[in-house]
Amino acid sequence: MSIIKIINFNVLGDERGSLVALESNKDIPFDIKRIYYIFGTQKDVARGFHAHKELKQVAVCISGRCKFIMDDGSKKQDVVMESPTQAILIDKMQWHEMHDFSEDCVLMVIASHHYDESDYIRDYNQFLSLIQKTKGK
Ligand code: T46
Repeated sequence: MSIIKIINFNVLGDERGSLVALESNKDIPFDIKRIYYIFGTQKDVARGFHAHKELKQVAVCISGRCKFIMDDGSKKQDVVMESPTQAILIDKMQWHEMHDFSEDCVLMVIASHHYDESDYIRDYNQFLSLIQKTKGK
């Protein structure tokens, strides 16, 4: 089973171009509390390298592309995101890394909570041991 969850957005379009509208609990599977975007990235500079204890996020390259590596503690998979109509769900307790940014990449992230540094797990071994503890419950 794939650990990568892709969400395809509904595209509204006419002869003037395309439009994507995202609503809480419809297109995005949670209440939206925060939106941020990442740009001005460099091809050889990767980002992420953490998991979140509670935060859920939906990430979409509204311009350009980048590669996501997702890891649930037992499986690792990657996917190239390169469409403004296709997003990846970053669930809680999923280690994620972003690599191979194109120069024109604008990565928009929609989040279920306000920013909280204490929700981050930035140490991979700590991530693995928390996953083991959850499985033991
Ligand atoms: C994630 C991936 C996909 C804030 O002050 N507020 C915010 O809302 C965010 C997202 C970040 N920050 C600060 C924290 C750091 O000092 O901005 C700085 C850069 O954040 P970070 O190094 O965590 O960036 P990434 O690209 O490694 O990770 C980001 C998100 O932080 C993270 O939640 O899942 O994008």
